[in-house]
Amino acid sequence: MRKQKLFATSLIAMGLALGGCSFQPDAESSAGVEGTQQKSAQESQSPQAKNQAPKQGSQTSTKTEEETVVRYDSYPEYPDAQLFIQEMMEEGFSEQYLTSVLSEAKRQESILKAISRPAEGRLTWGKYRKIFIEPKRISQGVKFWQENKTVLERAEQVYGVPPEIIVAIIGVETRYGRITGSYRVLDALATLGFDYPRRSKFFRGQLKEYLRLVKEEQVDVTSLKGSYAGAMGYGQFIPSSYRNYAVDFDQDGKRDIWNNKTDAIGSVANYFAVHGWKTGEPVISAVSLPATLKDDWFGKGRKDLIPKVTIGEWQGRGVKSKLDLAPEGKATLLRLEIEEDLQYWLGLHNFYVITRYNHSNLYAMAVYRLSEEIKRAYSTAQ
Ligand SMILES: [Ca+2]
Repeated sequence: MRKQKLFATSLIAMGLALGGCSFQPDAESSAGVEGTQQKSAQESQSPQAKNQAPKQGSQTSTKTEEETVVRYDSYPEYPDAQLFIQEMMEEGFSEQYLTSVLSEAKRQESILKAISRPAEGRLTWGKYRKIFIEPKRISQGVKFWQENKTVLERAEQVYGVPPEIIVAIIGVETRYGRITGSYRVLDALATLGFDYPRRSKFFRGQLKEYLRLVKEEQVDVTSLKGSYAGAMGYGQFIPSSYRNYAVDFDQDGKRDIWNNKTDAIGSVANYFAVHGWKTGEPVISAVSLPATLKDDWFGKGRKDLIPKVTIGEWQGRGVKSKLDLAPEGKATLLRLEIEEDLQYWLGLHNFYVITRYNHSNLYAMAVYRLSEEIKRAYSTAQ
């Protein structure tokens, strides 16, 4: 019984933490973080595979809710692949190379299954937090901090991001590098770029970024592994994030976010710095509330993650911050469900910055709460 429950929990975690989601344009279809990659790879036939229509020549049609997806035996046969090849040839890649790379890419049914299983939309904060804020992840975080103390301190000096936030991100994304994904990045990005119409444009863009990355870094295009959404390494960077934000923090000439903890830590810190982390500022604030709350005070979509209402305006509505904050600062009002209860907080600028890593309030709250727990346990252990 207990075993079953644990398995279910890790499946949920997979759908949740969107690795590198940072980079995920929308949270609902997040990449799996945390082990789930392996789990989904082991899963048997996907619904898509079961629903396949009989073969017609070399193509297969699959009816989905959205549209008919035509599948070919290999990726160079896809009409979109021809355009992809043309565009990459304009950047100097050879047609022969591009065709051979796309021929090498293999569709992964388990990825299509995993990405169409939204987890965040279903989970309450009460359930979500149990997955990420638990004793083992906290104690492993303390150990990771102790082992990388000097590097974390240097990252704080250089980028202004505190150790507990960096540690918590890496803890949520990959359990401190233990579960970084077992799909070939090439397969993941080709599968989603050509066989997942809802997000294909985004993932074909990431496939382009991936080809630029392997060229620049001089690595074998088939060698890199990642999550089912192509997120890689300790902090689960998708290719565009790697190219834009990864840093060579140990200055050995390589930005190695896969095996080098120093580079991984520096890269996460740099990501936060570039996205506007404000050193020393709070992340959330407790509030006192008016008798009535209006529904439109609470955001629903991704655009609503951006704070637009000032602390002063919230105060005018009767939503008073318990922290002493400048009235011109902006905040979102968060409503989190825990069993029968609702919790309210003001999400401040730095809370918003955490959502740049993964576009979800639950994710940001999990990272923040985990960071606080790790910090407390780390201080106690000193
Ligand atoms: Ca390096």
